[in-house]
Amino acid sequence: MKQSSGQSGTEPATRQASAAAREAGLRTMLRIRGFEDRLLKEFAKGDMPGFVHTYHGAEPVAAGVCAHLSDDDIITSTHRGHGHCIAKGCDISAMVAELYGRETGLCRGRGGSMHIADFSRGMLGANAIVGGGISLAVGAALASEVLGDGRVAVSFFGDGAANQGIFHESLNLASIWRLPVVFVCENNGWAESTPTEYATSVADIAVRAQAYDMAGVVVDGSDYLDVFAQAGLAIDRARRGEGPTLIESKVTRMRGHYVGDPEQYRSREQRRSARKLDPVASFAADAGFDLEACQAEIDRELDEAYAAARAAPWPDPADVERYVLSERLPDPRLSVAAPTTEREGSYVQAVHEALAEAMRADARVIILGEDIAGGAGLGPPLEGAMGGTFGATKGLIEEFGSERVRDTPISEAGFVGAAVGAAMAGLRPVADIMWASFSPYCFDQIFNQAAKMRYMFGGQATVPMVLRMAMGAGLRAGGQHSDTLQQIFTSIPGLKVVAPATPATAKGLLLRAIRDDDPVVFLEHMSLYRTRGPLPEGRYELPIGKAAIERRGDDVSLIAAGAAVLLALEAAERLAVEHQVSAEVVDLRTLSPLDTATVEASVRRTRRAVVIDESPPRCSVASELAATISESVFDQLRAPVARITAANSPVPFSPPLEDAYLPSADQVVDAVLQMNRD
Ligand SMILES: Cc1ncc(C[n+]2csc(CCOP(=O)(O)OP(=O)(O)O)c2C)c(N)n1
Repeated sequence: MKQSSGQSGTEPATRQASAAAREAGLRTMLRIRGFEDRLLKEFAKGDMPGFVHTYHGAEPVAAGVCAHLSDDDIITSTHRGHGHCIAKGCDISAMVAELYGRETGLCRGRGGSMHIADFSRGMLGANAIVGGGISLAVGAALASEVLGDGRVAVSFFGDGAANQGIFHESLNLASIWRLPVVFVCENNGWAESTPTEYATSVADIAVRAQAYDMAGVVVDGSDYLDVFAQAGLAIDRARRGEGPTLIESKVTRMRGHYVGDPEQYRSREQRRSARKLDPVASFAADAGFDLEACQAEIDRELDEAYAAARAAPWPDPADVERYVLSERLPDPRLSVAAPTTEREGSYVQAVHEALAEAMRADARVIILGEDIAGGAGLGPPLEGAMGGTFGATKGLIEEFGSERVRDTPISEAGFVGAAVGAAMAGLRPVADIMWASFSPYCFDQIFNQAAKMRYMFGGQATVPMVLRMAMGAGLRAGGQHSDTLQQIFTSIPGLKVVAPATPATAKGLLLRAIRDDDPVVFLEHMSLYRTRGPLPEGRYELPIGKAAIERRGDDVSLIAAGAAVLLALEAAERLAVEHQVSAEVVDLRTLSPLDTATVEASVRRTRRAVVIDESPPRCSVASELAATISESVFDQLRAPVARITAANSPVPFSPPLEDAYLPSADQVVDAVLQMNRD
């Protein structure tokens, strides 16, 4: 049975606003409505690409909430985001140009209506993934708290999004951390064609606030004064450090889901009455200013915006790959020392030292993940606590405190989404995903959010975050704790992927990854954690996207990354001692961008190549390198490129099966011996 309405933890709000606030609110609503009405007309002309969803009926929500926000405050939005943009002060002309996909658009034509953003106004993007913006707002609020700058974050989303897991994870995180964030659910009774009363377990989504111990309130989203009053209270509470609020605004979706929606799921009568429930007209009825003049001004602005947009240049097709990665050099505020004393250390120690050095150097670096503070939560350090499954973060809480070394709930989507939002809002988070096999839980946050933000928003977003993951087979951990997943991450434009093989490279590359302006997936093979090797002291960096020759050779190039480099070195030694074959070992270090120049130069000399890769073979780094080498060095090859990969199966548990699954030095030696050696 659906529960009835519940207000929880809220104060009574008076539905009052000054004359100036009422006028400002009405003007905002009129601008939104004017924009959307004009859009219906212009879209019908057929020259606007893509799909558009209009905001008819919810104008009081965007206007009433954003009235309390400054440019520094942050909002995240949805596929139905024009109203949020306008209420947050985005430039109308640049919005229209974006709808037309022009270079002069807010996102230089890379985003369009469903991914429109204006970072200069704190508008961190419409999000076409239903629920996608919610955790980003939590992250922005986290950034505000860590930086202590007083910003509030607001996430607008629909009732459909309130049934996504990310909604629940985000509310839980915001609540346990008492973050300055306000969740504004615009409940228009429909998720596309699915009625909310069918799809949602409760009559009032606001009651879900109780489950997360936060204030929850239902407002009449067609009543500007009601929204204005309750949003004011919630935003003030957030600013005072009293935690998050869930506001459910009941609104009427006056039009179809998208422009052109035949709306077969609503009767003619339902459609007609929805169109009549017009909150802008009713609020305008007692406007205290000249409505006609205001309307004329809006029309003039739109005339100019449409004329300018239609005449504006398209983006240059030669720039199709521009804005995928940051073009900025690493932050010059952080100087980097050269490696100092040579000494021995372990791989896990290298990771630990890199995290500590980075946090010492830059207060914007925070780390978050499950068990990384050993159960301290937001409290004082616990003696002898573990510090991550492998001890990589052990003791960091003692030096940096629980604000910056944050234990998270088991909530990969929630805390990785928060890390993305925090990165976009000024932090440099390092999120620890424990095992790569768990990362599919936060695939949206990695793939649709972190990796695409910079591109979709035309270069406005910077997402300087690192995703550390333990990965790889061989520890008898079975199918759901042993994947590398590097074949997947490497195929995603917008991500950098690093897989170091030694303590020295792990430290230098992690320090560089944390200072990088792009999201970096940092893959730590579990079998390497206890390996030892030279480990320079101090804060030094190694470049991302640069491979290195680990062993010189003339007859064949063995190309690998991560733990496979150790396999390649073992095979090279055996080839030399047992077969008098001189093998060169190329340590890729970075899987994306791939240093194809170093690989090609090596293979040009040796004329034979074996790529060793612990992923299953399909669409793997090995496949990519085999193709690249074939394309560029084909005429010099003395034998086809060989790929030594894992088996094409999930990782098995039984030791003989797991051993058969993994690439081996025997396979590498055999592959080389089978190559034509004349
Ligand atoms: C993750 C995801 N699933 C499905 C869709 C397709 N889709 C786009 S909008 C929408 C309905 C969303 O409903 P709601 O959140 O209530 O927002 P509204 O459209 O009513 O404003 C759906 C199902 C999507 N874009 N993203």
